[in-house]
Amino acid sequence: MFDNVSKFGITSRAFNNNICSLKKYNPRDFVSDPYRRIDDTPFGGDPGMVMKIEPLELALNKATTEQQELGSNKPLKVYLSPQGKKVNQQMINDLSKHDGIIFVCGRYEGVDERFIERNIDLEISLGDFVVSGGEIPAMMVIDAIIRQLDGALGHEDSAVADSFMNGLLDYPHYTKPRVYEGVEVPEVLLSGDHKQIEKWRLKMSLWRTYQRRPELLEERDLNKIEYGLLAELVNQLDPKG
Ligand code: 9D3
Repeated sequence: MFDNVSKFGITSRAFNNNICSLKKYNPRDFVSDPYRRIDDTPFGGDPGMVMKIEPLELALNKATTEQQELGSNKPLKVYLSPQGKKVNQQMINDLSKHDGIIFVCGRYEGVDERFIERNIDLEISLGDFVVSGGEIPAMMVIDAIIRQLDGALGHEDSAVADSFMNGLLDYPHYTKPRVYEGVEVPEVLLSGDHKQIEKWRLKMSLWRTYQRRPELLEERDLNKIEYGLLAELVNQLDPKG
């Protein structure tokens, strides 16, 4: 599964340039019993299975030792689960400052709670929807972290832009052709008037955020100019708003 980050795009370039490295450990390689069981039925009854402590802990200890050999004294141990704290860009920025992280990915109904209590520093979720395991969420977090590492992005992409995200949604983007099936690109973008273009983009960002993610506006105080622009738009387009 992890070929996705190691073989494609910005993340694969970062691995090739030795900006970061990734190792994978399969808990099934750490089971001693002849049936290679990594899961078992839950105490208390319930449908589904729970991941056993021992193979996970053996895999985690191996990963820890190998990271220490690479120079990360105390790698952060992160468990991906639907019960975790919800990830945002701020958390990604903080994680990107650690010199080593171990991501533990669960399958089935999850892992024995004692494994989490004994080993895990941080439990995180991607949001309130269900996927089948922690691997894809881990890959998303790994991708987001790598973008923040020095030298991972080319000049065209800005890690700074990602890392602040400005607290607003992005404005719309357009490219050639100028007219597609009769639909034109907004005229201001063709004007060459950079002041006006900047103002239009800020307006669009404010308007989209107001319409789609109003809660973001409460977290981010608007300055006078922004507030003025948004008030203008609300008057024009949403007089009851
Ligand atoms: C019936 C209870 N379900 C928990 C809400 C069971 C369950 C569903 C999915 C248990 C584990 C999983 C696997 N999900 C993850 O490992 C996971 C996840 C997710 O499902 N959503 C958002 N973020 C994440 S991070 C890891």
